[in-house]
Amino acid sequence: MNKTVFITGATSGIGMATARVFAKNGMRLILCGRREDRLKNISEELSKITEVHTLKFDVRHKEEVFSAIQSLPKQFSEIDILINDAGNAHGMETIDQGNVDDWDAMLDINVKGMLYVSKAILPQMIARKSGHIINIGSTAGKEVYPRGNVYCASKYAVDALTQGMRIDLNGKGIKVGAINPGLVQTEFSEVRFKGDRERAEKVYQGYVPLQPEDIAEIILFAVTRPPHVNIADLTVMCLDQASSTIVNKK
Ligand code: NDP
Ligand code: 8X3
Repeated sequence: MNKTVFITGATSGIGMATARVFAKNGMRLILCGRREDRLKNISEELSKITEVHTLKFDVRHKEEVFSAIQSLPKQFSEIDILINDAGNAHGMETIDQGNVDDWDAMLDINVKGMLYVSKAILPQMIARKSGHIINIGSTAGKEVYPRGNVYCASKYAVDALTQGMRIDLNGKGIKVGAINPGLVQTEFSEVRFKGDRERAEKVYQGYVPLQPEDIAEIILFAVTRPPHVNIADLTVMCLDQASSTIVNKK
């Protein structure tokens, strides 16, 4: 499949697994993140099977986002598929105890960062009347859970913006959809709990959580449908998860 795919959050978890699955399927990759060593390693690994370009930027900084995307070499400059994956939760406190810097991080990264990247890439998709944007939402964007407050709000915003993008881009040849995973075993909880690995590991104990590869396969499925088919919104949970709050733990 000779497509150029731009993946934010490609240095870990769902984004990295998607990069690997896409590389195996012949996609040309632009891989993004802040951690240069991770970008170098994944680029070295996947360059053996496809063309890879890396971009190091923080999605919070709009100038960095726009200049990084403008700097793309010609063979990577026509982006067919954008995977807006970069994001995390920061903290898990009740609303009165929440840390305002954590709130800023979640809203700036998960919501505004996704907007900046999309804004920078959309004009060329519109000019070619062709493109596909997949936003990574969450079950947290479908149902609020205790202490999820601002993270859930950021993912509800992803849901609203996915709908808004699809409405505004209707008739312009661009597909827009969201994939909303439940609990996936990645570095997500380690980031949320600020490096407390023991607490992070507990989130995924007592049941079989989704793995990032499970979501990567579903993203691949979404982007390989026939031209007239757009998967608008898809929620995925592991067998033992029934909702944001109900997980069958042994
Ligand atoms: P990881 O922590 O494993 O990956 C997060 C990725 O986002 C990393 O590549 C990180 O790269 C990137 N990122 C974070 N902050 C920034 C930033 N400021 N600028 C640029 N890149 C950034 O978590 P997941 O793979 O689990 O998370 C990926 C997405 O999936 C997120 O949007 C998350 O909300 C969503 N999700 C996760 C679920 C889960 O249970 N794990 C379930 C539902 C949705 P770097 O640090 O190098 O910048
Ligand atoms: C990540 C899933 O339930 O930890 O969005 O919020 S959850």
